[in-house]
Amino acid sequence: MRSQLLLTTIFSLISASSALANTSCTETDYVFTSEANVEIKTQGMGYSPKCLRVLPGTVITIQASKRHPLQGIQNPTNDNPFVMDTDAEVAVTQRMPGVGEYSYFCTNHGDTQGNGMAGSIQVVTQ
Ligand SMILES: [Cu+2]
Repeated sequence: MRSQLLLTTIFSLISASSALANTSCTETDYVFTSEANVEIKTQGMGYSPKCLRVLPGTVITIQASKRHPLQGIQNPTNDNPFVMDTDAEVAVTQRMPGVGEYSYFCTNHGDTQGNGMAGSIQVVTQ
């Protein structure tokens, strides 16, 4: 009985996070910074910070390497500047456009649904 309740709880948590589409970041995961230039580093099999909240116009650099090729996740509502023709194997720097959610992933260890090695940048106005 108890294990079934636990399973149900886990299941609803998974459903809740996948409802946010191509990000595994939930509202409380985001780390806000008002800095003009921010670097997202690869750390083990993940990104740090994984869930970043910034202001429009922030210049963001995301680390990448042969081991951790970077690609943006296509956004249905606005252009994601990290979507590239070819996966990047060196750091990519972009100026974030308007308000929205911009996700990215490592093509070796993540996927376009935001699973595994992936992250998300939320651009908000203050
Ligand atoms: Cu990777």
